[in-house]
Parts: sequence; C-alpha cells; structure tokens
Amino acid sequence: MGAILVTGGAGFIGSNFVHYVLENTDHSVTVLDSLTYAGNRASLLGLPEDRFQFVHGDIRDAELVHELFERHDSVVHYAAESHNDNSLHDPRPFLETNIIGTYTLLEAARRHGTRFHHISTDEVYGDLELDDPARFTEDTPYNPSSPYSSTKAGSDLLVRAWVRSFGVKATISNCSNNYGPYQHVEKFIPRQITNVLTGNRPKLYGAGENVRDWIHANDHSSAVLAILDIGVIGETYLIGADGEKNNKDVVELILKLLGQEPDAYDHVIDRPGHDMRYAIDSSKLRTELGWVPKFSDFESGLAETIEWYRAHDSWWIPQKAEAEARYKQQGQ
Ligand code: NAD
Ligand code: TDX
Repeated sequence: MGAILVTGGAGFIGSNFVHYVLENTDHSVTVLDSLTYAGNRASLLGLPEDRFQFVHGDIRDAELVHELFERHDSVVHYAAESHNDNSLHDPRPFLETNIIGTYTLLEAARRHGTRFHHISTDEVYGDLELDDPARFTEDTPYNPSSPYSSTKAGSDLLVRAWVRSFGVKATISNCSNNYGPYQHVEKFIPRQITNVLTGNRPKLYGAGENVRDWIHANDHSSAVLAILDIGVIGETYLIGADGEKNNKDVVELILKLLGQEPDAYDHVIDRPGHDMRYAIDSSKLRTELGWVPKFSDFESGLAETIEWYRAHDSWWIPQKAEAEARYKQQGQ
C-alpha cells in the first residue's frame, strides 16, 4: 500500500480512517477534500507531518486527480454527498459528486493502474420489513430509495463496469450506519446528543420504529484496511457488526446516558420514503478475510461518543445553528 490517497478524508468516516491508518500502520496518507459544509479541517489536526498531507480540491477536477493518482499506490474513495435529507431537497450535488466524481476517479485509476477501493452504503439494497428474518448479502439486488442512495448505487455500478470493461483493480464495500467522533451534527446520533447538550429536545422522525444496523467508525476502518490488504479485486464486501436498533431505543439510550427523562423527546414529520430497516450479513468479510469488529457493546461505544461531543464543543458548535435552521424549514 505505501502511500494512500483518501478522498473525503475531512468528513466523518474518512477522517476516522485517516486517524486509524496513521495510528495503526506505517502508511502515509494524502487527503483530497473540497471542504463542503460536511468537511472539516479540524477533524485532521495533530497528525504526523512526515506521513500526512492535505490537498484542498475537488474529485471532479480531472487534472488534479491525475496528478495525485500518479504519486499514490492506492486510493480509498470516501468523498460523497452523504445525507439523505439533503438529497430530498437538492439532489443535484449528489449527482455531481457521487456519480461524476466517482467517474473522474475511475478514469484516473484506469490510466494509472492504481489500486482503488470504493466506499459505499447498505442503502443501495433498499430496505427490509421489520419482521423479515433476511439481512442484506452481497447477492441482494440493488433497489435504492432516495436520491442519495440511488447515486451511491450508480457509483457502485460504475466501479463494477470499470473493473470488467477496463480491468481497473477495484474493490467495493457497502457498510451499515456508522457512529463515533467527528460525525456532522445533521446526522441522527450527533444531532440528538448536541440537542440535549444545548438544552433542546431530540427529534424523532415519525414513530421511530425504523431500524439501523450501527457500527463504530473504527470497525469500519479496520474492515477497509483488511479489504485493501487482502481483498480480492472485483469483489464486493458487506461491512456490519450486528448492531440493529430502532431509532426510538437509540434516542431513549442517549437520554439515559445524558441523565434525562426517557420520554424527553419530540416526534417530528417523517422523512419522505423513509427506509424501514437495514441489516447486514457480513459473513463473507469475516470468513474470507478474517475480520472481526471490536466495538461489540453499543451502549459503551455510544457513551464514549457522547463524551467526545461533550469534550469537543468547539468542533461542533459552528455547525449546529445552520443544521438546525435547515431542519426547521423542513418541519423537522
Ligand atoms: P461526510 O458527509 O461526513 O463527508 C464527506 C466528505 O466528502 C466531506 O469532507 C466533504 O467535504 C467531501 N466531499 C464532498 N464532495 C466532494 C468533492 N466533490 N470533492 C472532494 N471532496 C468532497 O460523509 P461520511 O458520513 O463520512 O461518508 C463517507 C462515505 O461513506 C460516503 O461515501 C458515504 O456514502 C459512505 N457511507 C457512510 C455511512 C454513514 O453511516 N455515514 C455508512 C456507509 C457508507
Ligand atoms: O433528527 C433525526 N431524527 C431521526 O429520527 C435524524 C437526522 C434522523 N432520524 C432517523 C432517520 C433514520 O431512520 O434516524 C435514522 C438515521 O438517520 P441518518 O443519520 O440521517 O442516517 P441514514 O439516513 O440511515 O443514512 C446514514 O447511513 C447510511 C448515512 O447518513 C448515510 O451516508 C449512509 O449511507
């Protein structure tokens, strides 16, 4: 691997990956990030200067991407527009970054023969019923619901086509919902934690029965490193840590951990087309690559995450008012 280029490394999962790689391996890392509202340079402070570089730029900039691919051994592609609610109000940036951006990177990977790992989501598979015993596997048909998930599905299909048609050395992973430090306060868990920390009530969409399969961002990072290291070119791996929880239970747990009454939250307007349940079967990753998650206890992982937000209000306060203003316009 040697020198790794990480797109979107100033975002939530990308920045966790960068910290993880620099702490646990000898690789050097370059981040390419355009610092949208979701990117934060402050998520990449204190990293070793001899092994870390930050490049401010756009993944759609073919010249810049070409120059960066030329001097890196592998690329891990996290950059995306990532928030479902935003995609329902303004889909265009999702098409631009998730589709055109991924295409631009694939063309560079093709030109330079660079090892490419594409980060994707379980949302490409659509959703499951609450009482369905099934979980998503690598063979589940694609059936995305939102502009966000359909552009991620499109980007996955581009990667598969570039592998088959042009021999690009790529792998894909589809992961479930991540939690941990450095997550933007627009997302479910940090929004509720920071609502309580600012004296406001958590906001639950609809009845809160929707289920997400939570995984700690560090477990996502260890899985991606395993795939980069020993994953088979052309293969897709599902990443998940058996963390199914409904949203109501998560809100109540956050309230408990913050010393509040369990019913101190509001029900707000539901998300249009809201996926009911995601659930990942990660047997392939576990059996073929020997990966095991370390954060098996959601409550203690969540408690650590809450402590991180409590100790880092200078990181999230600048995002909070704008994120809440957007939600207020939507009645959420
Ligand atoms: P995020 O929104 O926190 O971060 C995205 C980053 O990409 C930001 O730093 C942003 O500045 C950067 N970016 C956006 N457009 C860009 C462009 N055109 N050029 C360069 N940089 C650009 O997202 P996240 O939650 O960290 O998600 C990262 C990846 O993981 C995404 O591909 C997402 O689909 C995938 N994923 C996320 C989750 C989750 O739970 N958050 C789960 C599975 C997969
Ligand atoms: O205030 C809220 N109240 C609420 O009930 C918010 C922001 C969300 N929700 C619900 C909607 C979802 O059922 O919580 C659940 C999680 O919501 P998000 O954090 O917006 O995540 P989700 O839509 O599940 O998508 C996430 O996981 C898959 C990431 O944002 C995606 O990038 C990833 O692909």
